[in-house]
Amino acid sequence: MDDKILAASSKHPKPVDRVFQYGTAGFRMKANLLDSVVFRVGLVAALRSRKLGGQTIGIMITASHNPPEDNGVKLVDPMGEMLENSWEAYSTDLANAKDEDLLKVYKGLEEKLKVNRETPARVIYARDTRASGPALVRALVDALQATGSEYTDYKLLTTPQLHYLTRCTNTEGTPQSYGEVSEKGYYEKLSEAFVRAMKGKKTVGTVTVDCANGVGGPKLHELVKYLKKGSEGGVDIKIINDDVLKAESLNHECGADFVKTKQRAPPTSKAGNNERCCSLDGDADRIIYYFNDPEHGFRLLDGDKIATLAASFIGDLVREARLSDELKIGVVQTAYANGASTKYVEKSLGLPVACTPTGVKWLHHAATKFDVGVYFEANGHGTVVFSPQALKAFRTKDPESPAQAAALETLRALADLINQTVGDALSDMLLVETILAHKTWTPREWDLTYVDLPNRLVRVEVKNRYLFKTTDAERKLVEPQGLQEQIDALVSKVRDGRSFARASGTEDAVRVYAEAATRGEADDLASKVAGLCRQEGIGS
Ligand code: G16
Repeated sequence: MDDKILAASSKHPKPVDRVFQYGTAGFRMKANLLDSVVFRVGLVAALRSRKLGGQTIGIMITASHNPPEDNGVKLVDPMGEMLENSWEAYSTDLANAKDEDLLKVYKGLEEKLKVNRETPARVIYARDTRASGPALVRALVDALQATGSEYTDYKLLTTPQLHYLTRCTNTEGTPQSYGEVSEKGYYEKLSEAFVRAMKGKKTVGTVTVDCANGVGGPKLHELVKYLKKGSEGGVDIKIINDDVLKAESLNHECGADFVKTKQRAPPTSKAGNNERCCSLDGDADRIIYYFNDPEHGFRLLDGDKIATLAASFIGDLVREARLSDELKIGVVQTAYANGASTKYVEKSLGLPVACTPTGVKWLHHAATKFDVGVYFEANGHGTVVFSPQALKAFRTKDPESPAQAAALETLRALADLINQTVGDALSDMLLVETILAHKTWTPREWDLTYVDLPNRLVRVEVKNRYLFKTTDAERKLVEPQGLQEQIDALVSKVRDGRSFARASGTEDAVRVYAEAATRGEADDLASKVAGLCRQEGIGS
């Protein structure tokens, strides 16, 4: 195997002066820099699978919301979760090893982690629609062959589909079986659960879905074939921005990130007033809803609003099912959550809120501390996870009334409808459609549940983003020294002011968030804090 790894790695040399880091969502950068990184991620996957006794590891090649010329790669653990934290560091070490040291570092990890070479290694992988994907897959396959790994190429998938398949593969034939190990199995599971969750309910009107010209487009077209239209248990979906042939159109003036950061609908959307609209991102793991209010214009229903909608609905069902005493429900957010949403969850819904750093792995982990853990980043990345106790209670609780029986049935359906492995735009969309149908709410009624504090997100380009170090779930900077005090001074002058700055884990930039009582104050605060960061970033 050593000779094979050496020979294969010589085809994928590391760019000499580059330093790589496994970030918020794996490795991300310009695609032309990724060849050696993807090769080495293949090596990590082989090690990880062997370390876990031959369980299957997933690899997704995508740069999600980033521009078309970028790409990225991330590893998926056997139950469909993000890669365990300590292994991010091993991945970073391998990615940064000099070509001549690569084998030594690989064998060092094998020894340190007590990995047995005789154990089989199993990997599945997929990619999004980027033009750079196929070449990167070839680099990956070289690593998998050199390490003697068994592998399956699932070709084009959304990121959450790959997470789903990873879990299905590892649980197949066990009592924890998560579903049929195929893309078709995914559509069948979602569509069947949707029909059960919608029993006796109807969606009203059309939902316009912007697919960011990414892999979500063809996959949503596929899912639609399994869903009924309009009538009971169906939904009328109008798909836009589903052009995956024009590479440069990916995430361009469309998609969840565009809508959230620009706070406006994609120009291609022709939806009428008060019509439900949503946008996926490039790999369909995020979703944002919005609509046009004839009086107030564009209204955003972001990840916070989806989280509060889900928490209130599931909270009510748990109460109707008489399970409130047994099951702990909570919401997990990041520093980007609008202050008004946090207040609404705590005060109006009476539920606890946990705050974690950005990155689904942190939120997911915190959510598993609850029996029903609702987690969403404000950017629309999130899901709901149910504990084994919750799933058992949904199955075994004896209903004493038809209302209780119906609540239990809906909860069981939701547990199948909601992707338990990771945020999934397609599954989340069906969840939102289900809830709105049950509540007979228009998007306007949903929007009125609480009023967001005006907020602004600014992207600041700096020379070295790694100089910006944070603490307290990214809400405070510890470095550069003195900067936090200056931010605090600005915030203290603003009503309901809050602001923070953090280094992005997916782009070469620092992100600044600010909110305040008025639009003017929020914009002003964001631009002043961004100015401070820009100043610190110059020359650093
Ligand atoms: C990724 C992560 C998200 C994160 C986003 C932005 O999303 O999975 O958890 O919120 O990047 O991260 P950052 O601010 O660190 O750049 P995606 O949809 O691009 O995979």
